[in-house]
Amino acid sequence: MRRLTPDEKARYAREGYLCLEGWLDPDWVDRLAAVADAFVERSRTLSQSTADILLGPGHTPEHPMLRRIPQTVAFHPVFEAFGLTGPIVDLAEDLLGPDVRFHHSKLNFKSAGGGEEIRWHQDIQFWPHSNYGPLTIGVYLTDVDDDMAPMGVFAGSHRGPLSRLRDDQGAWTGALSDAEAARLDASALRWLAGPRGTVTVHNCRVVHGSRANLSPRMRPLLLHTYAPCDAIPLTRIMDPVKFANVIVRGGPPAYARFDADPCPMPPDWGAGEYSSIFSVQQEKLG
Ligand SMILES: O=C(O)CCC(=O)C(=O)O
Repeated sequence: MRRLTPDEKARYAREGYLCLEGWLDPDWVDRLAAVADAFVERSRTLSQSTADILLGPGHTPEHPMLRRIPQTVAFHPVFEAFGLTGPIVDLAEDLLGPDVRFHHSKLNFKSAGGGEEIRWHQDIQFWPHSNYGPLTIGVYLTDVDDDMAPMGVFAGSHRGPLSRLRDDQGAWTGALSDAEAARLDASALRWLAGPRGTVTVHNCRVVHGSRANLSPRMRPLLLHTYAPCDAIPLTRIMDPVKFANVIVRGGPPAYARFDADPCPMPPDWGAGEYSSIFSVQQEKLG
């Protein structure tokens, strides 16, 4: 098992994120990228989104505009093997272990020439747990430079306040309000660009997002969320999803661990009703 250095672990605890350049071996990146390409090819035959391919505005067979493959592990055996047993599970265990639960996965494409902005937000309010251990590991399936809308994070923001991700009337927006965003420390913003195979890790409280991709190159970012098993999910959103909440390392927790800092709750989406941050943010804010 490949381990993080003590310095990297200390950095994750301090800053709430890591960017590990070229961490994933090329063989895995090739396999994942080939599967992602096959989804893009299939999208050319679609005029509307399906369960496994969410299309963005302006999609045509000639210029596919994919927002996301939601729940990748449920939709292809290579994604399943990667998310449930691949090398990033070692990484999750190293940071969260010994007992680790898989929560969900997705592939955000950020298509060339218009892949949409994701406004600043924190993740945990979308899927609250009893503590703030959950984290998300991202893998860039192509080289990503600063023009291709890399993910941006605010270093240390996991130690800051939790936004309600609602507007002044209390309606869910899935994003920090303009006033909250204006209070962010601009000097802490880091854009996580890197070569193919670069791996990002961000804690569920870290403020993050990304710009629209106006470059001529697609920016596929494969994301997996894992939780320490003592972080208990507080909503049913992932309940119907295949493999959601399966234990991938260790075993069930002897105790639930509760953080004293209360977590703002999302609307009651029921089980499996929520589709994607893109649609929520675009509908409410676009
Ligand atoms: O794809 C990105 O750039 C960011 C992804 C993200 O913030 C999310 O899906 O929560």
